[in-house]
Amino acid sequence: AKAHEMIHVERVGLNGNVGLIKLNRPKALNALCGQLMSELRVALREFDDDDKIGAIILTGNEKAFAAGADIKEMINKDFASTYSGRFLEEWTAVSDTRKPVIAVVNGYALGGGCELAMMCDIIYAGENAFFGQPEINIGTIPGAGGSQRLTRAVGKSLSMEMNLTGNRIDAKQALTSGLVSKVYPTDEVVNKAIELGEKIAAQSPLIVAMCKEAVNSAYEMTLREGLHFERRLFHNTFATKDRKEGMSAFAEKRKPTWTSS
Ligand code: CO8
Repeated sequence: AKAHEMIHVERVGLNGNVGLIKLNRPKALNALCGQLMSELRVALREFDDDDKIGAIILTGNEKAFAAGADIKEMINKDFASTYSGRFLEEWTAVSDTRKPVIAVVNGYALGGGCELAMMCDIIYAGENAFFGQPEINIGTIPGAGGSQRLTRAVGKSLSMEMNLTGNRIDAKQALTSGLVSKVYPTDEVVNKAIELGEKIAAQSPLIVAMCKEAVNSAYEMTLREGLHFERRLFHNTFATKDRKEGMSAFAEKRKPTWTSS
């Protein structure tokens, strides 16, 4: 892999099949500047294309997951340059990743940082995590899902409150409101996410990708369309060897051997 300056990339887990990406711009609380997002896009793509990797973890440090898009980089932008320059379009790379991405949030996940976490498929939080959409305090609004994904995750009332005031929620409230699936002590949460990543990576990568696509369709489609899409994908699993192998292994009381075919 190429050298990165603002992220740290490694393979973790007993079988080395979980990709770990650590945002590494601590002096700016991992503010998401152009270079960082571009490095992140490249690293995600490399893991996504790597057959040995079954799941990806995205994290920051103990003080900050990310304190937002880089405010200093945005100060002098205008409408024409953000529109013509496709400002922040690179961010879609995160939600386009086909392998499951687990966000591990310690400390601040604010603005674009909260949005980045929500682009991931699963969020685990450390006990010191805070989530917020403080864009309103700097005269703008969320631009990468803060008004959309957050509303679907926590409901209208809490999302409105957070978006209209910049009020933050802590890890506990993030858990009770459904924004994150687990909360662990700060120094344990990355390891818990690695265990989760290993569990996902032990499944058939082909079927995992199909399953992720099915769950994501719940965000894009009406229930009727989504149920139809799910059933078709389910039928499609019957065109794979892994489906046959999984059911045969169950009947023969042995572990399945996946071939992603
Ligand atoms: N951008 C640039 N620099 C930042 C940012 C940021 N978002 N956040 C922190 N920093 C820098 C600070 O400027 C400071 O730098 P320096 O040492 O050079 O002065 C350094 O990080 C440390 O920060 P603080 O001294 O402020 O640390 P504190 O512990 O006192 O405070 C806070 C931590 C509360 C997190 C505070 O830094 C803060 O409020 N940060 C800004 C939070 C914010 O408003 N985030 C939203 C940004 S807007 C946004 O994300 C738009 C989203 C649109 C994205 C669309 C994508 C498609």
